Amino acid sequence: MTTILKIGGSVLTDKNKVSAARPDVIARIAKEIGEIDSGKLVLIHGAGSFGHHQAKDYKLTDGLNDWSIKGIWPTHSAVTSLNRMVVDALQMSGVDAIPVNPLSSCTLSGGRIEHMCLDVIELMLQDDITPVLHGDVVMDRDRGVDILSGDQIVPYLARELKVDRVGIGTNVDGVLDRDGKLIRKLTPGNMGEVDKILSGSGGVDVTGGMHGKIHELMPLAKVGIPSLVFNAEKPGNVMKFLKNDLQEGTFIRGD
Ligand code: IP8
Repeated sequence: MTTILKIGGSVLTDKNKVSAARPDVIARIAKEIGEIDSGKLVLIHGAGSFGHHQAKDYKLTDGLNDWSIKGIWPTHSAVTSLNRMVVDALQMSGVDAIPVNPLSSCTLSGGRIEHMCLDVIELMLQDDITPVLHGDVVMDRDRGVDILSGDQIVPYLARELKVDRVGIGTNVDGVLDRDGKLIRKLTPGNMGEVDKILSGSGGVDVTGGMHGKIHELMPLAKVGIPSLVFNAEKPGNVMKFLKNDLQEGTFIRGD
């Protein structure tokens, strides 16, 4: 069984501050991952306060120019420092986790992934190593540079690696409606309606929050890879998801 688990930057960091990690949360989630033998695992994390502020300040989503070129390093440097904390915590919890940085292993075209060096990820998985990817600033064939969200990496890798399940750990209980009520199931049938009521996430987010997430996950569900958006801030939920035992959250399915 191969699993992709994405943990949102809003869980691992304080998104309203610049480069502020939540070390206790990172350690707890790493411990939950270390406690379960869930087969092959690809971990992807968001940037949170390590990247979104920098990407916004340097207008990296506007493409490459004299100003944004100066933002590539501060943005990459911020998100890789979060990645290092995550990998360190996983290693401390007994997980053989190794970073895979998108800036050095991926190209975009028009903001979408054009190429990713999959061989390294496949070889790691073969050897039971957990690759840890993250949202990053990435070179783009058309725009020069752009921001690649972890939310886009999820469906790309899910398809390429033919994974069995996808979990999206966020700081809310799942996809919520206008009244804050949890939407238990998202299908092509109710997607249009849900689309209208979704607003962006809190804090600074250059990649679209929950709205961006479900737009990446629904096409995946339609080709038979379902996902579960759940609250990773609730202790035990990551472990339950990995045990295939989590009933809380929004299930995104193709039917
Ligand atoms: O938090 C964004 O990744 P995300 C990456 O997964 C940067 O959307 C550098 C802002």
